[in-house]
Amino acid sequence: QAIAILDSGVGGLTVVKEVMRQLPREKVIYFGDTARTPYGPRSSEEVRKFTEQIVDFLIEFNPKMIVIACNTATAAALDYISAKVSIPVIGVIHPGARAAISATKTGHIGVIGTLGTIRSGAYASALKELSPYVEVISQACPEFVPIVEKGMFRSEEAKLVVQDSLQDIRNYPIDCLILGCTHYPFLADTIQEVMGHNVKLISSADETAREISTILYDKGQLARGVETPIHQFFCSGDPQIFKKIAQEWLGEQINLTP
Ligand code: DGN
Repeated sequence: QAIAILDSGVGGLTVVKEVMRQLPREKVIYFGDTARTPYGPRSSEEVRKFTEQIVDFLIEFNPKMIVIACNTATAAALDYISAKVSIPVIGVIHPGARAAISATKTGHIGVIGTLGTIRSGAYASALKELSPYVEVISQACPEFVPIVEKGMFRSEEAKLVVQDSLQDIRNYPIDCLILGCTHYPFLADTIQEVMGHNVKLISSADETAREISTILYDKGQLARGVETPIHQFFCSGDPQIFKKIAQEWLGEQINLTP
């Protein structure tokens, strides 16, 4: 049985990479909705509907759990999907919030994400629930996802967009910044450069992979096979660009069904 992972596009590959690193025996089935990306500017009803369609597709593979590796979809649909299916479902917001709480020393935490995620206030409430005294400053960066989906995350243009988008949040005395969108780790080097090295970047990918391992361990469902699993990738949009980005990011050839 595999772990099913979904995202609005290539962003969830940042979670896949961590799963492959931390849980190398686990098979992954991934769906990237690259035809309908970005989810960020869409209404939460629409994002919920798209997420449900993808879950209906993935559930046919009889996975052992579902990971909503998209912050926008987590904010809009995690509770809804969890109530609907009988296997464990996790999102990326709580793992990211937990990682930030353990990393911050000053209690001043920044969050960047899509319009949908920031508008939902999901990070601010998850952080405040864990620690009522933290100060949270949030900012939407709607231009990041399209750059990553075009595979342009190492370009000069990406640098200018990151500089421009982070101009305001740079002025706050935060000591860590949550990359509240699974696409943003693709831009991590540039974001780090712009924010300066005193700000620790938090990507929920590590913590999400850890949570997957805890859940599977508790259920006695960790994979035990010795052979290397063959992962399966699906995308709804252009297969060439998805394959190029995925292979560059994961550092290996992938099995893609458009
Ligand atoms: N990877 C999605 C997220 O984490 O929010 C990006 C959503 C989008 O498509 N804009």
